[in-house]
Amino acid sequence: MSERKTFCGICEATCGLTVTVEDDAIVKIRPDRSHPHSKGFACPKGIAFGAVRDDPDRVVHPLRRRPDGTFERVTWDAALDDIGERLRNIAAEHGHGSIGLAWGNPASWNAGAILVALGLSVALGTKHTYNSGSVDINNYFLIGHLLYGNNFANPLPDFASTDFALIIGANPFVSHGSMVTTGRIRDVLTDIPRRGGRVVVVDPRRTETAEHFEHVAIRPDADAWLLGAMLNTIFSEKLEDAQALAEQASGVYALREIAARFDVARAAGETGIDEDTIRQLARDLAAAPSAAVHARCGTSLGAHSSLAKYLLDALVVVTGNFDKRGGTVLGSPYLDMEKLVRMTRVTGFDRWRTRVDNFPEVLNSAPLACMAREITVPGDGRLRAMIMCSANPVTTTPGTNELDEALPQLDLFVSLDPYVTETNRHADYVLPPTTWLEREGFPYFTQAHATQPHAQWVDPVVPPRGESRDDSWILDQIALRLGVLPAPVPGAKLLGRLRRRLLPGRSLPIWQIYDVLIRLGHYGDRFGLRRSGISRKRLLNTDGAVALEDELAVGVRRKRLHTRDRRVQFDHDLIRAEVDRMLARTDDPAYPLRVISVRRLRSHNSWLHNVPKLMVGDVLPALLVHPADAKAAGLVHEGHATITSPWGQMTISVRVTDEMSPGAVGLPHGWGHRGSWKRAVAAGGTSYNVLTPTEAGRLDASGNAWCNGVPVALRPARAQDVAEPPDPVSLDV
Ligand SMILES: Nc1nc2c(c(=O)[nH]1)N[C@H]1C(S)=C(S)[C@@H](COP(=O)(O)OP(=O)(O)OC[C@H]3O[C@@H](n4cnc5c(=O)[nH]c(N)nc54)[C@H](O)[C@@H]3O)O[C@H]1N2
Ligand SMILES: Nc1nc2c(c(=O)[nH]1)N[C@H]1C(S)=C(S)[C@@H](COP(=O)(O)OP(=O)(O)OC[C@H]3O[C@@H](n4cnc5c(=O)[nH]c(N)nc54)[C@H](O)[C@@H]3O)O[C@H]1N2
Ligand code: SF4
Ligand SMILES: [Mo]
Repeated sequence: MSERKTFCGICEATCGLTVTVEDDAIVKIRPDRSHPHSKGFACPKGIAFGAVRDDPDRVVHPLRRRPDGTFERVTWDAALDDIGERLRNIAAEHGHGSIGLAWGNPASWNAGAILVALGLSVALGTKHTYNSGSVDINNYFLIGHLLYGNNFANPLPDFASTDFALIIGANPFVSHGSMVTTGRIRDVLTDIPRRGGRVVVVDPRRTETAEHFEHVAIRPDADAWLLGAMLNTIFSEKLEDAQALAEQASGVYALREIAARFDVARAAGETGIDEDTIRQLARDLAAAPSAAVHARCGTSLGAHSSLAKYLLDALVVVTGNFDKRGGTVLGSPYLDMEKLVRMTRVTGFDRWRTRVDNFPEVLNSAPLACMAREITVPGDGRLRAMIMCSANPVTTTPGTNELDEALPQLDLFVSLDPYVTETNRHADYVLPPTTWLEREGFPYFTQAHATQPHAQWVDPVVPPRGESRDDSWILDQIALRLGVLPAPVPGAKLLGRLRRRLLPGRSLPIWQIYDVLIRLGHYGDRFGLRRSGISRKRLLNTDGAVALEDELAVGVRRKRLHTRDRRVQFDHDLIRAEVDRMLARTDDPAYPLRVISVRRLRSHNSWLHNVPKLMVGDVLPALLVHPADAKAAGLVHEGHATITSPWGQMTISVRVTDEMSPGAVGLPHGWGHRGSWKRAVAAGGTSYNVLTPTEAGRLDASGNAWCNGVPVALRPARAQDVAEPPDPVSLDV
């Protein structure tokens, strides 16, 4: 029996874990009490992850789809050689640009995979690069680029020291934080009122977080109205921090003009929050000794998410809270992701556009919501082959049915996933990856957002199950056979062909590449020049994580911003156009309600629904409806409703609850499973995203999907109208 420390690779909290292992089997997972960041915290998902690693439904051999939709086991060589040959043929006939790559949320804990995937996308020069950013955080990426000069620039709320936390469209008590990695975030937030500060939560639902603090109920998809009206109040009442603006900002005149367009009286109507409350919130924010503002999925998946993020970041600067203790602070990563995406030229905006919709790229990728059309609309540059890693877009991306019909039209579809899902049941090959307990790694993404910088690099805790291999290895093997070096270097295709001929057995040295970057980085050992510095070897030899800093430094703007004048840039035509677009919006009275997404503690997006211990309590999908809306629609508690949007409909059981505000209905996303994960499939339900639009004109300027605040109507249904769970897909292994 031995104990091994690692970090959890499920959500952005990235908690430290201690795993008890006996004969290469997981006996127990528990929180790592000595972890400098999570300090003995872990949630039920991390603790239960052994059940994913050992899931009997997990794919642990390479699988090939038969014409009848079932899967048969093949050898790695057979799978990879066939994939390689077919990709070479597709490339020869239609060019490398007809090959696409897509990765989903779990890639954020998969340092190896992301390096190869990014490298392959750049080396192929393909516009068919998609990632879950466009159903999540593309508004951050766009505003990062416009305001700070880098897609990955991301000022972090300094909750640990703030006097006033304003949380909009986020539920950290359940999500454990997003785009900010603060250990034990629940404790850190509850501590704010304890030391005399305030936490205000703006949310259409009285969430687990809102319940604990001051709750301001808002109409869904009206955050930009609230933030714009607050900015307007601050300028018209001359509450701005003139010194901060003079020192830190460029284009303040544009910001004033934009703020003036948000009429506070109209904002009250749009948000359902009265004028006095909006004005008082603005005054309180300006008057607080320090204020940390944070908005996530609720706001990011609205129809105007870039505008909302712009206004939010503007409020921070205007109230003198940027780059300040207790305000928002800039990260201090040991692997500088901003530098990495700059060096590889991945960061940027509108350097090219998508073929069908003429939609601008962000972070060198295209919106997932546009992907189905790129497969189905004929013409030069059509997406013909897809290599997908840890993504389940059929349920997580707008247009569930559209994508479900488009994916079978690919000439080749390869999916790296531990399950046969509703998405990759259409794949020609499903290739079995190791899970995060079975591979080497470090949390490359979340370390950049850690409010208490710390470093960790881990070996696999247990050996891979069956024939599963690291995603990085699989992607690299595909690149090798395709004859492309998966690296953002000139001549990647020529080098790839040479490598195929001369070094066919050699894998890309991903860990060595990261090691060099980290050793040369801010906390690196500079190859021995700095004794206290870190390296891969030193971190691997450390049991657990190493604390690097107690808190983030402030006053670092000049060093950290990428803009020419090292100030935050506020003058953008794109933002003016986004204000026009929002002001022009009208409501259709046929859809009087707005639907919002609900996350549950024991669920994680579309997966973990096959773990018995997690499939309990409130996890199973139900529609949350306020009593007044239920009455108006003739619905009863535990009855059934048909919910219809302009784009689709489903029938689902109803929970009548006053945790919803009137006019807003809540629906969990990530359901309606198909594939081989039997328990998940048997749970039934329908994908939220049958209700959401895919048209380019309905997306945010950043390409971010519109999932929250979509207009809907409700009517009573019968239990028998609920779609029956389908049969699971059978695997012949
Ligand atoms: N348990 C659990 N944890 C998770 C996840 C999970 O699925 N389960 N997913 C992870 C991922 S991928 C992410 S990105 C993060 C997300 O992290 P968060 O954004 O903190 O989590 P959400 O629960 O999506 O919170 C969004 C909140 O916005 C509210 N909301 C919806 N629409 C609106 C709106 O128009 N305006 C406002 N103001 N509020 C609105 C919702 O009621 C909800 O409370 O969570 C991560 N952590
Ligand atoms: N309506 C609505 N839609 C949403 C959201 C919402 O709030 N409302 N939230 C959005 C957000 S924030 C996000 S991040 C996306 C998530 O969207 P996705 O990234 O598409 O969804 P996940 O459910 O995280 O799917 C992950 C897939 O990766 C597989 N997987 C897990 N670990 C590994 C691994 O180590 N390697 C490989 N190769 N595969 C692995 C899982 O089996 C699963 O099939 O969903 C978005 N969709
Ligand atoms: S909070 Fe997130 S990182 Fe921590 S144990 Fe739970 S799922 Fe894992
Ligand atoms: Mo996400």
